[in-house]
Amino acid sequence: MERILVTGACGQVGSELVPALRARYGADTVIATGHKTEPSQELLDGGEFCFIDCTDIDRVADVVRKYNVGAIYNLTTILSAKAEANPQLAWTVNVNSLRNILEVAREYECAVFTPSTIGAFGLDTPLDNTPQITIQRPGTMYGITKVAGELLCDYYYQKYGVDTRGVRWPGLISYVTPPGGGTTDYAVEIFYEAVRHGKYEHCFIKAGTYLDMMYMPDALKSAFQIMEAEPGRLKHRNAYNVTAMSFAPEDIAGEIKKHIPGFTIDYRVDPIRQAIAESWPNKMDDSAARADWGWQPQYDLPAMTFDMLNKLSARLKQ
Ligand code: AKB
Repeated sequence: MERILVTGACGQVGSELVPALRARYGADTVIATGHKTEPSQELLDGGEFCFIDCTDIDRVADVVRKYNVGAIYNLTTILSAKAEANPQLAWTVNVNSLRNILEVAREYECAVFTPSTIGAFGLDTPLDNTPQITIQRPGTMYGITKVAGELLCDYYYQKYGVDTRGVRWPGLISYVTPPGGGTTDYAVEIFYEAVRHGKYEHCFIKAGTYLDMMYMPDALKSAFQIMEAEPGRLKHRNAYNVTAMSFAPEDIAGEIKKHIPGFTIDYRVDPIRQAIAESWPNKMDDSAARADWGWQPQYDLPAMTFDMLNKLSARLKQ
């Protein structure tokens, strides 16, 4: 039986992707892996887990060989704000790990899913209706590593026939594991503060700053859909734009207020994350993903807010 390997499984996406993959393809099929973060009990109870450092190619190859891996979901990444604080580490983790994974995938004939991001765009890019193919000159190390990743994945597909696939995710909103070190994370933090304190005092992104966003169930759906898509339909393969909603901090605050009437938002803008946010799309054009493999998000801002508040409140009460 060919198995699925997930790297970065203890992170914001991995902690939800792994259970979803296990539910979809069988618990024994999925090998969750992490580097330093301790896995949750759910990850450990649900199936196989092991530690790997993806910058160590021999270790990646050992695990792929040992478990007869046929597909790798590569979630190992350092997010934008953290990457700006330590650009050297960001390059090592984001690019060298991916290069190792692609090399191992070439040798053992694995498919590879690697998410890119809105961070792969920059100030020279049209920020409204950002096209699928456009100028990509990001000014952040995170963005540079993501553009390099998109190109590396294309290269391994074209040169070696590795079945690489990917999407450009927007900011992801979720309640299981909080994200760490991102620019769009204010849109997650706001929910924790709303549920715990009924107010969000230090929004680090300015009012009026629009960014693409997506609720985690839709992000998981996009990964499944592109990995299951008939190969002939994938005109772009790596890094399809996908989005679900676009909003500014005051919009999400207004939506939360409908459920928590006294909710208030105040700002303490972080200049580094604000500059990053201003260099990212306000709203991407994801029509290529819709046309080529049927991408269709389920959650808009009101539906996501309603579900997030319910699920997060229940979780924080446990
Ligand atoms: C970040 O803010 O760094 C990430 C992303 C949009 O890629 N959430």
